[in-house]
Amino acid sequence: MDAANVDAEFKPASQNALSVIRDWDIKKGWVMNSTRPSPGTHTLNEIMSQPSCWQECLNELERPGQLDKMPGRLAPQADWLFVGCGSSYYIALAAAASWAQLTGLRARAVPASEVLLFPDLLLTGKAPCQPVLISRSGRTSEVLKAAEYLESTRKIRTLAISCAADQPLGAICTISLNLVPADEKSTVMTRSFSSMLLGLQALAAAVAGKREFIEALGRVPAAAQAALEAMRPRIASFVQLNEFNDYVFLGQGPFFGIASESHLKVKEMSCSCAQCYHSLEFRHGPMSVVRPDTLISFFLSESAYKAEREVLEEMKELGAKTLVVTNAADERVRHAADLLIELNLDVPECARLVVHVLAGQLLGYYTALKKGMDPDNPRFLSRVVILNEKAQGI
Ligand code: F1P
Repeated sequence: MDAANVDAEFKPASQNALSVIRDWDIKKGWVMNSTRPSPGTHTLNEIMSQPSCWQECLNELERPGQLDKMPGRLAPQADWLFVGCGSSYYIALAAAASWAQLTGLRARAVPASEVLLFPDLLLTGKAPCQPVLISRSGRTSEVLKAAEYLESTRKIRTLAISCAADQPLGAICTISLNLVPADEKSTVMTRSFSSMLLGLQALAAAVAGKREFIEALGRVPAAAQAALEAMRPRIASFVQLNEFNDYVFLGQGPFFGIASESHLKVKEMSCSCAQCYHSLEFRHGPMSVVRPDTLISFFLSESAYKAEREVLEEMKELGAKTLVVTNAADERVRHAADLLIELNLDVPECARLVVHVLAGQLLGYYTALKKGMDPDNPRFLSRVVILNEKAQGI
């Protein structure tokens, strides 16, 4: 199945059962009676546009007055605190790991609700805190309240990164970075996730004075374009040819944020059961769920490759189906992978982190289509979570 007609081949399985569910959802008003000729139009365009979008965002950041001005405006030698909700929290996870690797500074990631409900667990260090508020819309209630609390109550200067201009978050935070080319029509975040992660990695390199890393990031879009076009038909047919009922995503270090985001894509787009763990944690109980219809996706790092490869082989032995995304595989991984996505990117491991999420996005997209769902209109979800002003406790 080549990329050109890969979607044309898709006919949702057991249309009757799925159309009954769909009619019910429409009757309940849970999904729009979308008459869109092809479900997921926006989502697929946004997924496939990522390499060119990354290039646009990196060009934007390289303009005078953007990245070059940042290091001087941020707290020196601070403890960094990356804050977001949903996919933006998973950006925070991957960005915090990248930040520590690139700058050697302490960095952690928390959901915005933790800043509001348990601030004393976070703001305790002797070193100054440098919060980064991450929000595609710049309008999520919890993120706005967290920014307000940090700036006004704790008198801490914050940095915002968003994909929308002139939004409330940018007005609250002391400094803001806007990656407008990465904004989306879709509810689920795809290119906004990857572009904001890339932007924060470029910022880390600027703070650390690592020009060579920013140049390595600059080589990613072109190399990723080829990888994306190669993986798309393979993931589409893998989904079409297999029946899965449970999805597990595993990653260590910065790849745990990628595993977390991939699990959310499958959940949001296809309403499937999905979970994510640090790879070696899966042995400590969760592996009891493994069955022949369990798909375990491994984001194999270079740094922890041998340890992660052991888990892959053990889960294959238990009977799971396996999808492996890695930069370069050896014979043992080839043997244990039911679907192997090799990226073959000639950049440092941290610089190619973002490319791994493409596979999780495509897996969610094609699983949704197979189940007769519309990734552009995910069940129950909205683009932004705005809480009732009278929301208790925060
Ligand atoms: C965060 C978010 C998304 C989620 C959904 C609702 O939005 O939770 O991660 O997929 O779209 O909003 P934002 O704060 O990044 O705008």
